[in-house]
Amino acid sequence: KPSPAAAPHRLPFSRITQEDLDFFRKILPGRVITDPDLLESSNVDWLKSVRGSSELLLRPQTTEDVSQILKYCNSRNLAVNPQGGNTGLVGGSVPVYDEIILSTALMNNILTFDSISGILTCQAGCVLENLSLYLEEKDYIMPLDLGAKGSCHIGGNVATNAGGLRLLRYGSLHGTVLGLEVVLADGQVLDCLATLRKDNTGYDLKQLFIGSEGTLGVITAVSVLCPRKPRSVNVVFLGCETFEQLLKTFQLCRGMLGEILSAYEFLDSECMRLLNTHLKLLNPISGKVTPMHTLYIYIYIIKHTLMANSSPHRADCPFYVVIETSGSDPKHDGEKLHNFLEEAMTSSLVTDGTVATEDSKIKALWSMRERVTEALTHEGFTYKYDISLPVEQIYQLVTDMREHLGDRAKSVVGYGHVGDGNLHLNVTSPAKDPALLAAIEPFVYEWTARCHGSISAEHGLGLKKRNYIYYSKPSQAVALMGNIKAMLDPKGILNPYKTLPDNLK
Ligand code: FAD
Ligand code: 2HG
Ligand code: ZN
Repeated sequence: KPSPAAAPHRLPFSRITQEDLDFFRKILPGRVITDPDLLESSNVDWLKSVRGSSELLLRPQTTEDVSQILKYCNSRNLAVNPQGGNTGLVGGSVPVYDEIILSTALMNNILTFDSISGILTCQAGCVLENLSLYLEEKDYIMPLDLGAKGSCHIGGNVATNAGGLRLLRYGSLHGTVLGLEVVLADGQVLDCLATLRKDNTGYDLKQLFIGSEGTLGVITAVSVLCPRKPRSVNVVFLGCETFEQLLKTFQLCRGMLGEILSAYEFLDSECMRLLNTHLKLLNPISGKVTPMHTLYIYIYIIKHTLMANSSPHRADCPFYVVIETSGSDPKHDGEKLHNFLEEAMTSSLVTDGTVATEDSKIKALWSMRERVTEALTHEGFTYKYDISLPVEQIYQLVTDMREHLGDRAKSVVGYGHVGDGNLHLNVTSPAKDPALLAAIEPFVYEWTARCHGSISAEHGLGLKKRNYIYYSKPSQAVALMGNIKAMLDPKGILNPYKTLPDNLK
């Protein structure tokens, strides 16, 4: 029996002809790629788990280019796969068969930036990190940040409604995206590129495209509300003995850090082992006490001999937390953090830790969290689950999965966005293993549904998760999604086989 994630049969789209190629070469001179070697990296996803066989990659530069492409493809019944930085984790960003790949890579211009309101408008193909660097010079930041920042495009972020590491503080893209320009399946340009905080003139259509994974239209430009660059940033890396303590620490820091808390992320000791083994990243709070341990923690180690592991050699912890504070007054933030750390340590909620205020150390501590996904790729094959749950339950799923799989899995790891109730559960094996997959699914989805969780918190459904949508959405909601798809893309040319379940088609 094929897995529900397996690709369905190819739908009856047209095949590309010489005439089609001539048309595309005329409208996109020098930007029509048919060389199989150049197409290779666009046919395979970041995880190298899904491979399409597209023979055509188009690289538009303008909204008008995209409009002409889609108008033509719609009239010719040619399927199209919109692609940004190709960092998606659910097989949505690459073709399944021979869909034409429409890349936003050359649509990378910043259009406007208003330094009073902090509103940025840019083309969809701007790389997230480039936007961040641009804004930093103007004393602003992007409201989202994620491990894939060096490659992912803002259009791809919006199309997946990416969450990331700052959601706790700045909210989701449903709030920070103020406007979108979208090209619809028939080539019409929908100009909803507003730069207003408030606009209640009818339905908020842009919301439909945020998280629609390229199935309803191609996003060509985005306007986004950007926060001011915080003047004071601190990052703390702490160890906890139990997940319960980690949650109590979260409660404590929400109360004591209040408005300056900007991230509360976690990883377990299995993640730490993979970071050490595959990326040679050393645990910042184990082994010998080093100068890396900045003042606060060092003082506490000395002052309060309460800490279990205050000897020069300290053991690994079962759980690690990355806490970030962002504020406008280093003295005020430092004091708050100081008080929080004192309380967390004296009440034995955390067993060890280190603080960074300098940029390079902040980056080093963040990489312990951001690079877990990369470390996992060295394990062989990874089965990924991106689950939303009531926060008290998020680690129970990891524990239950470990027990359920026993030694069938190479490793079962848990990490993620505690502050958002979002667990990243990853199960690895040396190679693709259908028996292991059958043991994980539907176990993981049933577990999640019993807790009224979401089977895709932030990565979307793409190709891999589309048929599991019913675990998180009632059938009326899925049917309505099908109607919206049929209205906006009657021929179904936009990213077929993705997001919506097969039984709708
Ligand atoms: P792609 O991967 O190219 O495409 C993703 C989907 O969007 C596809 O369905 C595609 O068809 C569609 N799409 C792309 N561009 C457009 C467009 N212009 N118009 C319409 N549809 C479009 N996600 C999180 O939510 N939080 C994280 O913290 C996070 N961290 C990550 C860390 C790593 C190391 C990696 C590899 C991925 C991570 N992701 C995370 C996954 C996340 O979905 C992507 O990184 C990012 O949002 C996708 O952007 P992209 O430009 O690469 O899009
Ligand atoms: C993260 O938060 C990403 O690091 C990736 O969303 C999670 O790879 C994963 O499972
Ligand atoms: Zn994540």
